[in-house]
Amino acid sequence: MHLLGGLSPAQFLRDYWQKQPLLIRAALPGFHDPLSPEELAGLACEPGVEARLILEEDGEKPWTVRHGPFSEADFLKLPETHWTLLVQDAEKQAPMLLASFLEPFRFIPDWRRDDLMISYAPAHGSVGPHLDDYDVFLLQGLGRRRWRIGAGPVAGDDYLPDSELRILRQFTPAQEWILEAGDMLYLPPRLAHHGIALEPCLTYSIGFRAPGHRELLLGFMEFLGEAIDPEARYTDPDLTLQDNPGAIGAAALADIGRLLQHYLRTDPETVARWFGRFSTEPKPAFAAQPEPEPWSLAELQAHLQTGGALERHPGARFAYIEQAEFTLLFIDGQEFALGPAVAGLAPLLCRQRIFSYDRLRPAWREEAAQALLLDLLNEGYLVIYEDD
Ligand SMILES: [Mn+2]
Repeated sequence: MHLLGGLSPAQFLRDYWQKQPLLIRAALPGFHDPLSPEELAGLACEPGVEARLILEEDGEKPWTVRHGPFSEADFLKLPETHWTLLVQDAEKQAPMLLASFLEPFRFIPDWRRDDLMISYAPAHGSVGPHLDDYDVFLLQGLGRRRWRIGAGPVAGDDYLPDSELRILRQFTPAQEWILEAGDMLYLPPRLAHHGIALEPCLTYSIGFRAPGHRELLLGFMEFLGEAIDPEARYTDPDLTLQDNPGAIGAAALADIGRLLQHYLRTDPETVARWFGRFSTEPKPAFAAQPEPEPWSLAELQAHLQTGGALERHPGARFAYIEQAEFTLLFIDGQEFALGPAVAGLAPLLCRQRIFSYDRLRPAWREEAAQALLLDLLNEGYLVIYEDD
């Protein structure tokens, strides 16, 4: 697998993932940019696109961030050098061009992936020396970029003031490389880095995510809370007289402790049912919308049998968990429990992106599978592009 410079994915995971940086020359030999700088700028002008322009200037506040969507006039007013355009979630915004771009990176589980961010910069363009909380693969496209990285993860948070970019006040580079088209740099979380465009360049950041501990616990509590009878309340028929009315007695505290333990269920099935939902919550901007005019089963069948396909909604998050009796399929925070007859659909839907009739045929024999696919289509998790 050339992507990892001769390492197998298993070797990469063992020795580099979350541990240390890796430079891979010609990770994608003969790499061709899937879009042009002009097309990227066009994306940054569309409503609902998370785009930023970062300008480096002299003076008190050397870094300025502007948020999109932008207009053509915004780009015409930019200086010749020293700026960067960043477009988040590019693979969801332009799935026709970019959805397959992430395929080689799927040796990391889908639920850990955040997005493909694409940046364009003219000469000297940079977002400053900074660190990120997440792993990233930085794949170089058009042009060359000089990357400098720090020696190890940064513990503190010594940033320049007033900066959402988290630009480091101090940065001591330990290594430096010039990346050309097809070269790639992997960085583990919190490793300081600074990339400067040597000429007009496109850089592709395959970014990951990892839930915060606080976010996990609060999310789990909310899930558990939904299952609790809202009328259930603390009771104390065994209340006994106490000396000081201001004291909270040991018996009351013990009751509360027992009550919390009763509800705090961390058995594997409960954790699976919650985490599948939690980890597939979509970014709000990409939530699927139900079909305004639902398809009938006959229409779907005719579409598939005449060569049409079903595709995953580009922003939808799919995952599955195999269990003893059911396979749990999760899409955008929704759970679908699939019995043995249709359980095979879950790994298929989660691995592939486009589903022809040939691909679906083994499952299509089951009525339950037909009903599920129709439901996913009408809920907007699967889509049909009419011009297919
Ligand atoms: Mn970064």
